[in-house]
Amino acid sequence: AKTASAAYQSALEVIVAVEPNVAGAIRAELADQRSSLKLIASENYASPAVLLTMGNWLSDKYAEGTIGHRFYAACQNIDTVEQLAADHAKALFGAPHAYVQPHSGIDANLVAFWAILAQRVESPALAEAGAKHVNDLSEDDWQTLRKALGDQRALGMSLDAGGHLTHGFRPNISGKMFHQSSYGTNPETGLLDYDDVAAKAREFRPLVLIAGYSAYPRRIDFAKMREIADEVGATLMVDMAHFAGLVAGKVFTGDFDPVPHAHVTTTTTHKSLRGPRGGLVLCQPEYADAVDRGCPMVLGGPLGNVMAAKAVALAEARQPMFATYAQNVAANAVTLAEGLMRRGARLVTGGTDNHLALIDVSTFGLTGRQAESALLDSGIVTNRNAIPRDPNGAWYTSGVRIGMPALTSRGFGAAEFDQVAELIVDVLSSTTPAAAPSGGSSKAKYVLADGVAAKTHAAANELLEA
Ligand code: DSN
Repeated sequence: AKTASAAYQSALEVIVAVEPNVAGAIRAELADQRSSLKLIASENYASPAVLLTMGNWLSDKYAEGTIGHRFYAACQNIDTVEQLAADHAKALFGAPHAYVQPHSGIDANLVAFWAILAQRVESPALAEAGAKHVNDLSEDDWQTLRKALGDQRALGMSLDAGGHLTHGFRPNISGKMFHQSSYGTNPETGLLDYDDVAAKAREFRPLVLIAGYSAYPRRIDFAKMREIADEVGATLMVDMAHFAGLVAGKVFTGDFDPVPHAHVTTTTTHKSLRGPRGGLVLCQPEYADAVDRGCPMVLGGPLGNVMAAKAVALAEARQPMFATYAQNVAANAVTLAEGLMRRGARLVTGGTDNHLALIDVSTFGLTGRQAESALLDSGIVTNRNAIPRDPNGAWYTSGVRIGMPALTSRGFGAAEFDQVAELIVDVLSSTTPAAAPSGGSSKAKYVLADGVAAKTHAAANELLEA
């Protein structure tokens, strides 16, 4: 820790000499993160080794292409780090193939979608036309193929059930690539209803069945999802960005481990997996060639420094300590969820069995926006999130999402998370909606009872310093 701290200090001194405002923002970010309870479900604290691996000369190199087949000279060191990251990913997740170039989760999903389209639609069309490459097609055949590529269907979890924008929704490019339909959750239980997914799949006949979420607090049975995909001839794509750490740490095994069941699995590397900001794709052998065409299909040149940091993070995740961490994340989620419910909060699905929980804050008379702001005033960083059939829509929402990966990295256990539950309920029950000035929305205005923010901040700092 001493060596890492000296390395950060030296780096900051170098930055101060050029643009002190940037050094100031870095220092301020550290101070903010140290003095608040970070409960955003998609965030974490990467290790010093991961952070320090990102600032070096690997960043300066262009390396479009794949390992050993680059469009630039002198890529031997990028080859080394990309191979290390891919090997660690394959070993960690038991995947036949790994592609570690995606710069983010969106990019990983784009690589996956285009690989599936290439494998399922483009390759058969090329074979039928007797061509090896799209450039060999006649103009007529190319127009027919373009139409076929644009005429495919994707079925994923609805946004208000916890699905993700990149799973075929209109504001994202995936919604413009595919005709999209979605499955939701059971209105009574809030749980994924596999019979309903199967019925929708039979009716919609998707090319791609997508599983994965960013705000669903339960695990998914991927063996069942694969059965459904097989029945309708769909490719099963799982986006495990949120719970990759639980897969890596063997909390999700058997039917709940997506990697052996999905044809293609995507993830970010910076959430529960605790690596650098980025993405990767795992796949079955028949999709490997198409996945490796991610750059230049949809990606710019790979970031050598970030692939190196992925290798370091994945090496960390292969250590027994990471399995303990992942188990703690899941146990802490249960503690927090039970602590909240015991104190009167309502959770979507009535609990959790992953790394996150979703509080329905309407029972406190609040919108998600009001709750998020009052919590932030009190040193508790969360994000508002729609709940199923949310009357307040995606901007104001009726929910607050909370996640355990970051504070578990800070060493929080059951006792600390129970206190966090108390602080959250205390803030929410001390907050009331307020009238908006004319023209403004009352869904954003609130009053937090005097003294609660300061008292909660102090209690948060005590927990963080313990
Ligand atoms: N933005 C991420 C999250 O917070 O879940 C997903 O992309």
